[in-house]
Amino acid sequence: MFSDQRLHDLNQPLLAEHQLQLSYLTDLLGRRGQDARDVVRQLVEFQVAIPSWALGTGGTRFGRYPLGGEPRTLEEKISDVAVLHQLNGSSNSISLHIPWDIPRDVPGLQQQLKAQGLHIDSVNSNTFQDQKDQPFSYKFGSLSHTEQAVRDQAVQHNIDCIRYGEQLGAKTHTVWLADGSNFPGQQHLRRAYLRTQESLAAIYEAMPSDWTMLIEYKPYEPHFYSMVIPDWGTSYSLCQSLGQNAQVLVDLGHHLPNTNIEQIVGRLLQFGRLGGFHFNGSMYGDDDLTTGSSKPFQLFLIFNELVDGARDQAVTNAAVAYMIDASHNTKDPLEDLLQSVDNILGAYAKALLVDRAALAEAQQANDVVRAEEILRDAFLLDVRPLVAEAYRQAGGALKPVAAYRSAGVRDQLIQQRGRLSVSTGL
Ligand code: PSV
Ligand code: MN
Repeated sequence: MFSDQRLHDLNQPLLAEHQLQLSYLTDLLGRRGQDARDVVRQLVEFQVAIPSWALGTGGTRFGRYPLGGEPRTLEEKISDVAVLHQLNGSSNSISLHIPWDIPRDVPGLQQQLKAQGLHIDSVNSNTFQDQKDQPFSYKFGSLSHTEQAVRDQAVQHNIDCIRYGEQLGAKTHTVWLADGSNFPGQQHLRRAYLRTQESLAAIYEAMPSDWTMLIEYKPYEPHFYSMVIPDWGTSYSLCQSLGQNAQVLVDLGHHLPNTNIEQIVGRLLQFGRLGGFHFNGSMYGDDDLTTGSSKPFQLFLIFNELVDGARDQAVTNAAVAYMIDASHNTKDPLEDLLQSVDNILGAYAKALLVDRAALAEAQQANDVVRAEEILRDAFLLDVRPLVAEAYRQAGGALKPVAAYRSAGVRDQLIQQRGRLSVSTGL
């Protein structure tokens, strides 16, 4: 949708002001012994996957307000992600949810992905809804169900997901288990865990040896008395029992209020078990909020742990897979995703600029105020010129949301796909 020439034309009127801001910041950082170019380089490298289910309006249990032009097929979802990637150069991969996005025309999809410079990052199983032709219901659980036959069906579904993913070059299988109970006594808590462990082991066995299994935890919803995998400790213990290719996935929204998520990130890095991240606004459960929209400082502190872990030679954690996991009810999904990536890159840039040597000194000396000020200094710096420069160097737009709007992308999508097109997903 955006040719190089088009992006160049969109950037042209903004360039002079951008250069001015960038050179001021570069000089300022240089005086402090920091290299702006190096930060920009790391921002250009940073990629965050887009889930196939985040490209349409999600709605809530109470209503859905489709905005038109939503992608109707996997091919159209991929082309929406291509638009994002053209604009920000930071979204080069897609996560698929099966069965919402079963790949039908594999060679065609491979060709499309290649042409648009994208790849499939992860496949996600779905045993939180019954499909119309499945023999057994998941009403009372899937991988943890009391009946072996139901567990077998759920295991097989996960294996099918992996097989679909293999066809498209994915290397990660994500399991979020919706199993749990709503009433005290409904489920034997320890046995439900053991049955889940056994089911996961069967899936792990079937996974190619160069794949990673990500196990996502969530404290509530759809069940409100107990979830079988409610917290990082449970995910971690399951990963340990499975093997080195099982890793914990942290979804920012899957924590009880005031949970110190950055500490969880630090712990998992220390144990070498942080495998993946789902970004969202982190207000409640699966919120529809733009990443970093309401708690930017928390997002920065999380990145601070990630950067600190990456720079510590004692930390041997493998590369972390980043993804945005939000559905959209109020905003245009594509604008929301561009804003999320922008906030993520901003938080990352600030974390890269933390004066780590000074922070370590202040911590060692128990100088609380100094330590906090060092973090505040980095957090309060306006790093938008660095993020914009990363977009520009990646061949994108200096201001992705503005470019999206001035090019009239949504109107074009409505013209192509209709006002009533509805995307598969939640
Ligand atoms: C579940 O709450 C979750 O965060 C999981 O990642 C799902 O796969 C996703 O939302 C989409 O429903
Ligand atoms: Mn998630």
